Amino acid sequence: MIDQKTLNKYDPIKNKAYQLIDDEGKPLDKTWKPRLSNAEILQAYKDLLFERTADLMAVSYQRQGRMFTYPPNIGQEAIHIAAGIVTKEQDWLVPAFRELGAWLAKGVSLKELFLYFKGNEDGSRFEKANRMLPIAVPIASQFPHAVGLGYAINYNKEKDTAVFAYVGDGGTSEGDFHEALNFAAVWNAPVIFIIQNNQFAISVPLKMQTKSINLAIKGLAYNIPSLMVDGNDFFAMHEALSYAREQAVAGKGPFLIEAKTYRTGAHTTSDDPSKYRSKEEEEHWAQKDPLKRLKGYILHSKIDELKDEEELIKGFKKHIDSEFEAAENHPEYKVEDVFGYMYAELPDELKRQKNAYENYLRGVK
Ligand SMILES: Cc1ncc(C[n+]2csc(CCOP(=O)(O)OP(=O)(O)O)c2C)c(N)n1
Ligand SMILES: [Mg+2]
Repeated sequence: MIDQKTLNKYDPIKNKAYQLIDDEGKPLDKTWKPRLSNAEILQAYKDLLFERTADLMAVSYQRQGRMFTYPPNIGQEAIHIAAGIVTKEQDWLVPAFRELGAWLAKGVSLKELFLYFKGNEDGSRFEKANRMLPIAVPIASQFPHAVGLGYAINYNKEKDTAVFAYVGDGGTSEGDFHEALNFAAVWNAPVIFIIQNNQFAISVPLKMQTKSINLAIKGLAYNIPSLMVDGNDFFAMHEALSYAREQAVAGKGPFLIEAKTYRTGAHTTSDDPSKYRSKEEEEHWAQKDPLKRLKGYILHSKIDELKDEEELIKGFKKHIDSEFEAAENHPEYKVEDVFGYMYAELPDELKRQKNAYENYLRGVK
C-alpha cells in the first residue's frame, strides 16, 4: 500500500521509480500481497494480451493499406490495463492517442478505433464510452481540458469522481502541460495526470527533451504530489493509480504519475525507429516487457498455468477481425463532410483541393 512514507521514500528528487515486481515477475518484497484477487489478476493478464493482439493486428491492417495510420501501443499496456481497472464509470478519461487498453476499458469499441484511424469521424462518437473526450493529437492540448473537467467536478460537488488525463514525455515540454498543472493545483482539481514516458517523442530522445532528472519532478514545482512509477510493472501502476484516485476523490486535489516505459514499436506506422535507436537499447527494454512480467508473476505464484493462451489469442483474433470488417462495411463519409463545416464560403485553395479530390475519386487525372 502506498502511504505518505512511500511518497517520501520515492520523492522524485531521489530519482527512484516505484516498483513491486522484478523483470521476471517476482515480488521485490516477499511480504507484499497484491490488492487484487487472483481472478482479477488473471483477467488483467487477458486484457493485456487482448490489447497487444488488437494492437499488432491494427499495425497489420495499416500495412495492408486498409487503414491510414496507427500509433502502436506495444510495451505500454500495463499502464492502460491498470488504469482501466481503477477508472470508474463516472470518471472522465482524457486521452492523448496511445492508451488503447484504457479506452477499451471505458467502453470504446474496436470498430470505433479502426474507423478513427481510417479517417472517419464516426470513430470519435464513442457510443458506449461514458465521459471520454476525443483522441487528442495536438500534443498536450487535452491537459487544460482535463483541469476544466476537474474544476467542474468540484463546482458541481460531484462525489467519487476523478479525471484521468494522459500525455507523453514529449508533451511535458508544451506550455499547456505547465498551465494545466498550475491551475489543477490552485483549484484543487481531482485530476490524475499520467505521463507515459516511453523515452521518445517521435525520434527525439528524452535527454534532448529535458534537463530535468525525471518528469515526476515537474509536478513538485506546482505542489502536486508526484510519483515516478515503473510503468511496465502492472502491480506498481495499479497501486499508484488506486492511491492517486483515493486521494483525488477525498478532496486532496491532483496527483501526477510518471509511468516509465518504452515505446517498443514505431511512433506511428509512418516511422522507422531503426534510424535513431540501437538494437541493444531495444533488447534492454524487452527484458522489462509488461506482459512477460505479469505472466511471470502468474506462473510463479501458481495462479494459473496459462495453458489455453493460444486458444485465447485465436478467439481474440476472430473478434478483432470481425470488428475490422464492421469498420470496413461502415458507410463512407462524404467528401462534403471533409470540407463543408469550417467556412460559410470555401476559400479558393480549399475549393481547389476539393475539386482535385473529387477528380481523384472519379479516376480523372
Ligand atoms: C502541438 C503539436 N506539435 C507537434 C505535433 C507532432 N507530433 C505528433 S506526436 C509527437 C511526439 C509526441 O511525443 P510524446 O508526447 O512523447 O508522445 P508519444 O508519441 O511518445 O506517445 C509530435 C511532435 C503535434 N501533434 N502537436
Ligand atoms: Mg513519448
